[in-house]
Amino acid sequence: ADSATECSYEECKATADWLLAQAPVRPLLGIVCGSGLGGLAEMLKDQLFINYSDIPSFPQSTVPGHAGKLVFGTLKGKPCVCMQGRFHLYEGYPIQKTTMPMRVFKLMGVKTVILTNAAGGLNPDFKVGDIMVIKDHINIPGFAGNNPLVGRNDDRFGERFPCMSDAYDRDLQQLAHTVAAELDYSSFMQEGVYSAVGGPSFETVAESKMLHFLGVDAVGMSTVHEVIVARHCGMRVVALSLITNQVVMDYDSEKKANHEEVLQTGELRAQPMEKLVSTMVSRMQLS
Ligand code: R1P
Repeated sequence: ADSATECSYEECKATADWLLAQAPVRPLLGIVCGSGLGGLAEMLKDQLFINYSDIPSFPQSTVPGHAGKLVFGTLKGKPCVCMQGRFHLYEGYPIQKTTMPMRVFKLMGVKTVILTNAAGGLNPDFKVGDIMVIKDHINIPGFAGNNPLVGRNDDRFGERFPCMSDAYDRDLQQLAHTVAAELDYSSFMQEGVYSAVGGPSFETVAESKMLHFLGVDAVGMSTVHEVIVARHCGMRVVALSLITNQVVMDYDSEKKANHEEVLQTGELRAQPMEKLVSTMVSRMQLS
């Protein structure tokens, strides 16, 4: 198939309509669960789980820690859809396909998206288990032309040249900090710049030093492509990174990055992440 047309308006609309025909709610909020953070979806009430393999035109999850299910329900009384499993560039799908769920969210009526991820900490002040509110990103694959908006632009989604200087909603960033303070989470709350790399190989020492030098606080292999497509079609975005490991920046270090550690930290810190997200949702104006 032509990768530039892999995620057409008609294809996304057909998928959105198929989902809405069985969904118990018409969602206003979309949530994406990062690696090991699938438990967020378990917070929904009156859940309906739909396997990605049953959804027309949907990609399949291939990464451990990403269950591959869409979950509908309510969170704090708000109608939600939650992705238990996201798509990463390294899974081999055309980049437009990895962000298809954002367009399907939009066409189902979603106005606000909460993205979560597991990320490596580059900022020396960050500790494993910290939660970083993303205030900006650096799109490394985008520098080489790997942007999910490459291809013919469909104005029904958004404009050809979308602004990204306001990608992360400032009010929602503030809400994350306010709620975290109320929950007594301030000691492990951070904010900073996230950078996506293509993966799946983890960063070398030189690459990590370069990213740190560029002002990156945390690095991962996701989120940025979703943010770009979500903003292109006018949804509000807030994104949270769980710092699951400290990135190796020293040739003498014995530590080796590995996905098992990422998943373990996700499991250990799932509870505060869930509490933070659900309390934020209870305060959000969604319509
Ligand atoms: C590496 O351990 C994996 O965890 C992160 C990285 O992006 C990579 O896919 O996953 P999420 O960003 O989906 O949380």
